[in-house]
Amino acid sequence: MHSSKKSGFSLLEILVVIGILAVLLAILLPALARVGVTSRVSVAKAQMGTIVMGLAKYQEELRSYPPDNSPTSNGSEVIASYLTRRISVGSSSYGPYVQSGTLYDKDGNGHSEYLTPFTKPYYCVRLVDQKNVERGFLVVDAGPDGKLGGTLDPVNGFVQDGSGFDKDNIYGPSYLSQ
Ligand SMILES: [Ca+2]
Ligand SMILES: [Ca+2]
Repeated sequence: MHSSKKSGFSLLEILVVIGILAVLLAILLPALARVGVTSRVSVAKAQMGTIVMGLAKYQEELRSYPPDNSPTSNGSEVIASYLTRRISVGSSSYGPYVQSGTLYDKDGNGHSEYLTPFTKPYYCVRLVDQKNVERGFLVVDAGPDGKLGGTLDPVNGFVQDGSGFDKDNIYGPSYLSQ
């Protein structure tokens, strides 16, 4: 008697396999997304360390820190302009203090930016004491959400605004909250 059994997979078998794959993907994708964020946070911390070391060297050689970010120049432009280029002062030249990496003019204002690993701008402020004497330089990576969740003040450093957006922020290691 001729067998009616077909070779290969039946539609039901294929549907079962697709169903299993869909369940596996649903389980794995959020975990993979978390791994992506976690590894970028590690990269962000390493990049912050490089920037702070660069700033320390800059301050040592030029006896001052770069300017703060401003409404017209974000922190990433300050870093790109002062740490990733060779700077001439009189007959001497200094730097670069940070290997340039990828510089990109994200906001299109004609000035390159040294972006965070989350492709967001850095924030920075030159810290001074009550007598306006320079005492450090604070750089903040606003984290995966790109939101600072506060303000940067030359005397008080980072001041939370209560929004909670600061929870994922990454601060330069030289920053001491007080
Ligand atoms: Ca720009
Ligand atoms: Ca944040």
